[in-house]
Amino acid sequence: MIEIALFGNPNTGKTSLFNSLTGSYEYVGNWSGVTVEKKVGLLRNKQGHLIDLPGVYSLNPISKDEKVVTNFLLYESFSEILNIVDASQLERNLQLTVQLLEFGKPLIIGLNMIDVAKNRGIIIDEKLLAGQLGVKIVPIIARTGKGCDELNKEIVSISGEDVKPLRLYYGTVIENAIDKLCAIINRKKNSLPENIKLPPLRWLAIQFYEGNKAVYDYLKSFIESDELDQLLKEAEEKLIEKGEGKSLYQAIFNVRRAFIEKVISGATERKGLGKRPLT
Ligand code: GDP
Ligand code: K
Ligand code: MG
Repeated sequence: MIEIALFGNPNTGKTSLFNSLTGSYEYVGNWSGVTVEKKVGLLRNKQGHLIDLPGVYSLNPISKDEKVVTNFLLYESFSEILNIVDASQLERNLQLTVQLLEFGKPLIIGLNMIDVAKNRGIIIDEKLLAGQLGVKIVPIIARTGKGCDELNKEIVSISGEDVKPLRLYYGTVIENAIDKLCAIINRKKNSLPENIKLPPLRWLAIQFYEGNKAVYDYLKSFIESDELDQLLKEAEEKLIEKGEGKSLYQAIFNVRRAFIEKVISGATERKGLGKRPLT
């Protein structure tokens, strides 16, 4: 049975989509140690489980919702990612999408609220957008269930696909820092218990440098916190010294934003305004 994890920003139609795809809950409880609801449902065609995660704008900064989402990526095993994206708020929504694409699991986008986007005069060329992001996109209206059958079919079709993580270039300082941390993890890897399966190292490193506390805690289980703090301090100082940014968090955010703006401006149009980035 495939295990599909549902990720998305708050208020993007996650609950509507969950109900459309599953019809009912198989399990409702809390994520371990926190009062954040965990819901699991069986797809209507019974080919997979859908796991609902809390709505978040990003994996970081961390509140208990982002912590649940990051810990899910760090510790749980699952087959693929279903990312619900609000078509009327593409620029904001894609910040999470980029972080998920960097994780490198099979991913499909349910492009929701296409009725809202259309009413606002936003026209999205889904094929172009899909091509630029390197994933399948299915336009849906989760509230009415439109497109959800198609999405259901596509979800099953991408499971087991071999995917390359999205690779953005974060500038010399951050790229060097990423390499340095990856080398350290690789060295310490052998001392880890056999049953621990590391997430993609580059993803871990990027999340670490942008300040994801759950990733810091994960790394702390096998790298001294002094060493981790030193890596952060060194990277932050070099970044400022070389004029590549004011903070690691901001520098990483800006690279992603530039990528997102480029992708959006190529694949969307506002009626009467021609192609331009959405605000
Ligand atoms: P969640 O907060 O992400 O779980 O989102 P909900 O499923 O609760 O949806 C938030 C609101 O958006 C609700 O009022 C839904 O009825 C509405 N909604 C969900 N999907 C769509 C859609 O595709 N189009 C429109 N117009 N409204 C939607
Ligand atoms: K809501
Ligand atoms: Mg909800």
